[in-house]
Amino acid sequence: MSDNKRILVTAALPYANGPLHLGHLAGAYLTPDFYTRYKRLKGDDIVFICGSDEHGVPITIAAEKEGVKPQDIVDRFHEMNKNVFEEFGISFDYYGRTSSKTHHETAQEFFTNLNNKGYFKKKTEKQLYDSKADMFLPDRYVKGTCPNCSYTEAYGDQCEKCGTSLSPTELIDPVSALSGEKPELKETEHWYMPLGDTQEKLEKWLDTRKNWKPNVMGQVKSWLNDGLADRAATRDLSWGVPVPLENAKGKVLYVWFDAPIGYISATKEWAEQKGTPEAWKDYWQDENSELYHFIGKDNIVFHCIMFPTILMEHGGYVMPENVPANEFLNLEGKKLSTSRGWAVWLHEYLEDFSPDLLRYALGTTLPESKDSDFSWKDFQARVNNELAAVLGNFVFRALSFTQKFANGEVPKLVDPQQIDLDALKSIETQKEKVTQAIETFKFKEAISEMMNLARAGNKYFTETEPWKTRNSDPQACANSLHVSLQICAALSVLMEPILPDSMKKLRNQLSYSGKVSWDSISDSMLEVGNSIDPGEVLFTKVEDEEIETQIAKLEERAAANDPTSKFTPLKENIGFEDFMKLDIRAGEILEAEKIEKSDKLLKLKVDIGIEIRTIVSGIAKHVDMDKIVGQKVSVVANLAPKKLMGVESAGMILMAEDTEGNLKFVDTEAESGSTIT
Ligand code: B3M
Ligand code: ZN
Repeated sequence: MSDNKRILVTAALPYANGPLHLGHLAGAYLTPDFYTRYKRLKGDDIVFICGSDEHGVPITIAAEKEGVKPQDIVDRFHEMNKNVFEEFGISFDYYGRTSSKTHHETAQEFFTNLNNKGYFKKKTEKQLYDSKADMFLPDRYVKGTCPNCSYTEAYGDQCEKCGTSLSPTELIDPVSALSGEKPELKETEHWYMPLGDTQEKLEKWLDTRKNWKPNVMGQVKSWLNDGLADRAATRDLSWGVPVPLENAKGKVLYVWFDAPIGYISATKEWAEQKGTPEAWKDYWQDENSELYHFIGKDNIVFHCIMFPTILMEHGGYVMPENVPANEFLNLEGKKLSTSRGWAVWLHEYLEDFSPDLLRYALGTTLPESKDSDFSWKDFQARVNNELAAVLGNFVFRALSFTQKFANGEVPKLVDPQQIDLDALKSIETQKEKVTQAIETFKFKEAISEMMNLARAGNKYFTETEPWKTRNSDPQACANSLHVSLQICAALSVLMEPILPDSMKKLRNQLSYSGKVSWDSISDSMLEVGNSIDPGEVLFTKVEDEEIETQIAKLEERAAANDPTSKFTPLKENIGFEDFMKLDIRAGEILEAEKIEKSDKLLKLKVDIGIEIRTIVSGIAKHVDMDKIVGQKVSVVANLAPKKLMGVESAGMILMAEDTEGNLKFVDTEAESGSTIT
């Protein structure tokens, strides 16, 4: 137990290269939020830190794809992700970002500190280099044919079609994703962490760790058994924290070297913002503080081996007390994949349902010790059969009955029977079970024990039949209501970590004005005479159609993003105004001739109703020259004129293209000059 200790909780810093989905929430954010909210209720001194991981190749790839700067990408997704977390009630004390000045300085200080101690090993090696783009290519920047399945668009680290892990040199016919050139091998120098040298020290420390989850310790042990290899702490990239050395131009810290240090930088900024700039030290440099990293299983090696080694070698910092990592969440029985569109985006979820429903549904299906599965049907069942039918129903029965038959006030408990006393006692029993479960990071169990209190309440209400005793034995009826209302009040705090919005609503309905703290959970939270106002029901049922809509959405998106599909993925949405800028007209081809020295281009005369245009179009290989005159077409009429092979082209003929590159006219029956909207 961690009473009177300071606690620092961190949640993995998500890459600011895209929106967040269900897997993120279930993997690394819900559990630390449950934990932190619980600890706050217990009155512990706890700080909850997170932020955006704004470095690394995923960011540059995203920028590349959109043709914008990495800074634009991280600015956009930092804001977006920060807001979504807030809407889901993930109660960070501070949400930082690794592009901040504090972070660059902190990460550089760590590198310099280790470098001055002679910790790093310098190595010269050969890496793929794009001479046209003048840069070394990270794995993801190399594309080629998969040696396993012959997919031609495989990346240097993985084939997205068959899932095989690859290294860039395994690709057949590798090309640079930047320039399309064939990359060459070139020498470069890097700073390596010789993790093997400090393995024994690390193992000794790991031996002192208690109560680590078997799935986490198991993975760590397996890394250690294989023997730790050197790991590069630097990279040849332009985006990242510059290596703070004269002779390291064009090099940045490896993202996994700097990102965990982001927890420290963010804590510094939190302290700064509070007006107590030194306060971060209480959590990072005082041995009376406990550090907990909540992460997903793909981050275990970095948080249990690499970062602890960095902290240990630097010295003066607390080491992680525990790393309660989760496994993966699957979606409808399949692996989540953002590139394949197999994901539920959190911002989209919020358009249809309230945050508490997902907090609960995911909380009951957490991949705590093995991978688990989220399905919309299960979501519906959790909401309907548990939140609505058990918790919501119990609360509604107790409150509305009190309103109708007891003047809307908490009645007196007089001469309670065994059944009443037992029900009251279940509050303490369940509180104890929940406490135990949360303290050992068993959140699914905690939630089920919370719900068991609502179940007990429901059962008690049914068994004591206040609707009958109302006439036959008014005091028994009053006792039923008194006990039921006390259970409602206990639930409103007990379930606060999972259902913050709904439990706040419930406390309002109960006019509970006492302390909202773990200590306050008892069998006498409400005073006799306290007024009760049922208001709206806490949870409404999710209908079948709502679920079908969600499943259809998921399947449509997956079909559109299937890399083996013959159609290219859908582009991002644009605004109506963007579309209205296009002037598309019906037209007819009057003349066509091949352009000399080009096997692709045709020079066309096209009647667009208002005038006759000359348009150069790269369709020579796709059309039948004998049939082209008289062909009705769709023309983008307001495309800025452009010279092609010496001919000025004024407009563009719309063509439909499949993934094999075959082009077909977008035919129209409309009179030439008609606008197409
Ligand atoms: N940015 C990787 C991930 O999202 C990562 C975590 C950093 S935690 C310091 O899986
Ligand atoms: Zn493949």
